[in-house]
Amino acid sequence: MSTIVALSTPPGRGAIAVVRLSGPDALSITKQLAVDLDNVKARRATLSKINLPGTQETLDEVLITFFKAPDSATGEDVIEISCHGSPVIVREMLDLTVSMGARLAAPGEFTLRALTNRKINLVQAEAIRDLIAAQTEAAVKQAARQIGGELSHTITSLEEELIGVIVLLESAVEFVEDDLPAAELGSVKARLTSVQKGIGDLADSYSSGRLLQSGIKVAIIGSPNVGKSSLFNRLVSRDRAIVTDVPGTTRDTLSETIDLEGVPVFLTDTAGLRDTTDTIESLGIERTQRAIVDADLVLEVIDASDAVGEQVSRDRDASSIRVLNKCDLAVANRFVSEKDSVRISALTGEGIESLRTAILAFLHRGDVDNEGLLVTNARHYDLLKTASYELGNAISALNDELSEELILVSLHNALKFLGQITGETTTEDILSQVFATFCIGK
Ligand SMILES: Nc1nc2c(ncn2[C@@H]2O[C@H](COP(=O)(O)OP(=O)(O)O)[C@@H](O)[C@H]2O)c(=O)[nH]1
Ligand SMILES: [Mg+2]
Repeated sequence: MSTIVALSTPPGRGAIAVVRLSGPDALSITKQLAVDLDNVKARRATLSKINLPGTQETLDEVLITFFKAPDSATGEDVIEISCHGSPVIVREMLDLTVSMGARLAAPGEFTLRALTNRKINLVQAEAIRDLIAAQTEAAVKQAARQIGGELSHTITSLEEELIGVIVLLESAVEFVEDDLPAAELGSVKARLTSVQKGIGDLADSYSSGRLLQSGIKVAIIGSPNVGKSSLFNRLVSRDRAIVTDVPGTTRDTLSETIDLEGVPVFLTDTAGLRDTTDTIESLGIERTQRAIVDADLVLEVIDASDAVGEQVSRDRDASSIRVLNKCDLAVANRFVSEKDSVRISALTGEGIESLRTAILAFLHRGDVDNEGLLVTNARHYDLLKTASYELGNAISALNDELSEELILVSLHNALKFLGQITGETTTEDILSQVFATFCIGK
C-alpha cells in the first residue's frame, strides 16, 4: 500500500495549514524531514522543524501529530503536519514528502482508505462529504447523525430482519416437501410488510431531507391586492417589495432568502394572477407561473375580508398552504368557518408566527416515523425505492402463492440494494462514482 499525502485544509493563506500523510511510510518519511522526532508519541502533538534536505536551513516550525495504525482516521499510520499557512511552504512540504516516496492523494482517497479498512461504511463516508459541503445547520445535524451511524444501524436492522425471512424460506425450499404451512406464510407476510414499511418510511423522509440539505423554495401567490407583497415584506422583515392599494403593482417576481431555524428559505413574491391586457403585467404573470412550478411550497394568499372576490383556484395539495390575510378586518362569511388555513394579518403581524410554524411543519413532514432521522442522499433514496419495489414483488408473489424460489429472487434483490447503501455489496463502479465527488485531502 502506498503512502499518500495531501493538503487537508483549504488552499490559500491562513494561520496554519495541515498536510496529512497516510500509509505505512508516513512516519519514516516525516522522520527524515523533521528534526528531533525520535521520541514521537502517538496522539501527542510534537513541536518540530522541517529542514530542507542536505542543508541546515529550516523551512518551517511545525506541529506534528502521529496516529498509529489502526487507531487513526484511515486505519493506517497517519501523520498530520500543521505548518504555517503559506502556499509556498505547503508546496515545499508536498514536494519534500513526494521526493521521499509519498504520492499525492486522489480526491477522497483518505476516506476511501478508511472505508477499505472498515473504519467507516459508505453511508458514513458520504456523510463526511455532506458535512463538509453542508449549507445549513439542519444539514450539519443530519450529516453528523449519519456519521454517528444512525442511518446505517436502521438499515442494518432491516437487513437482518430480511435475512431472517430469507433463511426461513431457503430452508423450506431445502427440507420441506410441501409448501409452507398457512400460519408460517402469514407470519412471513407480516414480517416482509413491516420491513417494507421501515424502508418506505426512510424513503419518505427524503422529501424533507432533500429540502433541509439544500433549502426550500417558497412562492407567495394569489389574486391582485390580497396582500402578497405585504406578507413578503413581513417574512423578510423589511420593506423590500412595493405595497400599494393599486391592483397589479407587483409585475416582476422578487426573491429574498430568509433563515428558518437554520434552513434557507428562498422566498418569491409574485405578480397577482388575473386576466390582463397589460403587456408588462402579463409577462409578470408568466414569471409567476414559472415560480409556482419551481416552488417546493406555495403560499396561496386570500383576502379574508373580501366577500365576493374571485379566488385563485388551484388544486389543493400537500405542497401548498392556504393563507387567509387581512384578518384584522371583518372576516367575510364565506371564510368564517374555514379550516386548514393559516389566519394572518400582514398589516399587524398577527399570525405570522403560526405561518412560520406551518412552513416548518411542511419541512419536517417526512420524519414522523424516523425520530428525525432523514435520508438526505439521492443515491440512498433510489436504492430504498428499488428495495421497496422488490419487496412489493415478493409480497404479491406470496399472495399469489407463487413458488418460494421466485419470492426468494425478489428478497435477495432487495437485500442487495440495501447492502449497496452501506457499501456491503458495492461494486468498484459505484465506489468510484461516489468518491469522484470528494475533494482532495478528504
Ligand atoms: N387591513 C389590511 N390591509 C392589508 C393587509 N395586507 C395588505 N393590506 C393592504 O392591501 C393592499 C394590497 O397589498 P399588497 O401587499 O400590495 O398586495 P399584493 O397585490 O397581493 O401584493 C395594500 O393597501 C396593503 O396595505 C392586512 O393584513 N390588513
Ligand atoms: Mg404585490
